[in-house]
Amino acid sequence: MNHANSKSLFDAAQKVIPGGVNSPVRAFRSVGGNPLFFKGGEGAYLIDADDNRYIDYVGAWGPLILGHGNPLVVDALRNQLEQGIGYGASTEAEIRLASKIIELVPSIEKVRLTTSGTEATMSAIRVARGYTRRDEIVKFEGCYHGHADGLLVKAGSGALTLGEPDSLGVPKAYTDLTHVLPYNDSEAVESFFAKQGDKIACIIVEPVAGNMNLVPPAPGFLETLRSVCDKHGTVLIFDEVMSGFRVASGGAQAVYGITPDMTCLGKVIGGGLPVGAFGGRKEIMDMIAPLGGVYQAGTLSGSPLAVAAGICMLEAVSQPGFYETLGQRAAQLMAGLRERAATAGIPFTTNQVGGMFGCFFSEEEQVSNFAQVTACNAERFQNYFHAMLDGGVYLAPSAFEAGFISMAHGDEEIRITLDAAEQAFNSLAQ
Ligand code: KE4
Repeated sequence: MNHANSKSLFDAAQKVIPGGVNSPVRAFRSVGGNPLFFKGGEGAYLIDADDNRYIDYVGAWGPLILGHGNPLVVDALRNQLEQGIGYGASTEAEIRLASKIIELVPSIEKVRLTTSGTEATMSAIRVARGYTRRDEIVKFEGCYHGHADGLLVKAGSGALTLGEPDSLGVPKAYTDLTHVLPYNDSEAVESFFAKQGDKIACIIVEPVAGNMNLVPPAPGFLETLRSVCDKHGTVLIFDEVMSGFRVASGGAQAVYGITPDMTCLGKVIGGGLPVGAFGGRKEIMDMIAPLGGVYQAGTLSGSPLAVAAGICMLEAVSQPGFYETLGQRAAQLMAGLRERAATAGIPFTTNQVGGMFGCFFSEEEQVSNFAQVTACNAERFQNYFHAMLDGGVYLAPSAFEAGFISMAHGDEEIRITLDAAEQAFNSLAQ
């Protein structure tokens, strides 16, 4: 495939944008080679700057669950555009979107819109701190909740769970308030909370982890989080920015039957426009300005264009059978990939929850924690990524990212993908 235009665009971009990208994962650093620049999308397909077409399993990192350029979403945006782009004031549509979110996610009694997932999680943690009057928080290794300072931490050394800054510019004073525990390790959670649970304002967790590739919660893990939070008066925050409306219409909390105190959302609820949201129990959410003493704000929060797209998306995903169909297509793809890898003799396994999936070059039967993810064969993934690209399939350019299927991916797209995978696995086996 010719990528000359992407290459020259990347050269130009690096002169004016740090690293040539507006978000690091786009730079192909963990797969090697130059990043692709895209100019269009149609349904399940992306078109790059050299007019190459790819079946897209990134979907703008989750939002495009209806596929690229869905006519319903485009019409909703066009209608809104003709009325206005933004007012910096409230609109009736914000009530409709908030009401739809509350209808689909019953644990949310009130919700506030933001313009990114980072803002949603950062704000939810501030509210939890304001509500409990406590400062310390717990997150899990391998989970990503956006780039707010106190969340850019990596696991501390050994038994010390205190986070260490995972980025320059993050003061240690911030990360000293963040404890990092191993994901899916209920024992570690229980022993930590037995010692210092009464100091913890909140746990923030991806109920289905999608930022260490895809790792579902182990049986009993989410139940343990709910139980220690109840026992110690800690707020349980489910970061469903990725899993919300991706794994089920009520998110991961509907799949696993655990009710958080607060939920963060994003991606699908904006249909590709900048949206985040955080919501939860009324008594917690009423802590937020202008009602309560926890300040939170945003110039573009509730943007009419993003809200118009969001209402359209939630109406589409709440149709009967939507997630059954999406999940069946993802399962069909995963089974086909495992079968072709086995035929080629390549150790390979997958995880899947609803419309999101994870592929691992691992000897493990199932990958279920961060250590197993980091033990995967990174070089094989890199070669697989590029072989699939040559086969017209665009995967997330990182072994630590989940994959996303849309309703625009049909039998033909799955067939093409599996044919490309067969070639790719065979080339790895040589
Ligand atoms: P944003 O600020 O990027 O909108 O959302 C942050 C965020 C919060 N919580 C979860 C569970 C998330 O997955 C994200 C963002 N996800 C990444 C994909 N792994 C966004 C892609 C990127 O960083 O470019």
